[in-house]
Amino acid sequence: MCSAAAHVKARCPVYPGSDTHRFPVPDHTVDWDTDCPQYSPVKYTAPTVLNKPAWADPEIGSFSPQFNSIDGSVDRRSHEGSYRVQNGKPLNPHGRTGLEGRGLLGRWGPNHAADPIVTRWKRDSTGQCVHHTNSQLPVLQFVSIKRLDCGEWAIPGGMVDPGERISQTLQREFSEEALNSLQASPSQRENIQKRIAELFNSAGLQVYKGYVDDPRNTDNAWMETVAVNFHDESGNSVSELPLQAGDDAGQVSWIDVDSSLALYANHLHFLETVAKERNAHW
Ligand code: RP5
Repeated sequence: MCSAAAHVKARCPVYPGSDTHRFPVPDHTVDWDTDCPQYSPVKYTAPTVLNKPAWADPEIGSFSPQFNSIDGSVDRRSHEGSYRVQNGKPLNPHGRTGLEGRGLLGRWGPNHAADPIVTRWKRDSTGQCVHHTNSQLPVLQFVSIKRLDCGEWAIPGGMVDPGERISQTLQREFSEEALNSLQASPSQRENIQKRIAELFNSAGLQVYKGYVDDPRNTDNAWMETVAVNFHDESGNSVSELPLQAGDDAGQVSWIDVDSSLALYANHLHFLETVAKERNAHW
């Protein structure tokens, strides 16, 4: 098992979008290598997943996934190295979650996402960068969306489609969730793509690659992501585009980056890295 921090949100007592209670997993029994004879995880796979949508795998037994490898167009490798497979099912590399099956996740094993962290400096009405009164450091702002499924603020990330490059996912998800490109007319969409292409085609700063402590994780299915920061230093690139929530987002806003924020999954950890790398207030 990889030496990663114990997940917390992946052990939330009630599984998201359901009445299903996870089998309680105290900190000292998270690790698969800790003997836990009483462990009796609840089995749950959401009806939406069992209905066989295009984005989901079938049940194990009716197909033979190639774990830890590229399986046709589906990448079943983990960013964290090789994971175990037990009785034909992949085991969560961060340990027990109290729930077996896939829950709301489509793939057995890693479910790959990408998170675009778009930032700018907070400026006053004269255009000067605002410094925080405590830290004296400049304040960053990032584009955040309020998730429709749970009402929590988050980075506007999303799932990598089979065969899609991460760089495409980053740009597509930002356009769909923060700029509502899916509802835009073809000419508006073209304008959005043109405006954001410059920022997203610049070298982004990769701040995280690995397991996400997501409340949807189970013993056999989990989220992984690549989080990349795209920074609008001058404030006149993507900062000027009107934000409009779309797809899985209920609201969208520029939010001041600060350690006191409450964000979905472990997104706050990604922002901490951005703030420290850019010598910004945290
Ligand atoms: C998180 O779920 C990832 O970090 C990413 O932000 C998000 C992707 O899932 P959906 O927004 O597509 O549900 O684990």
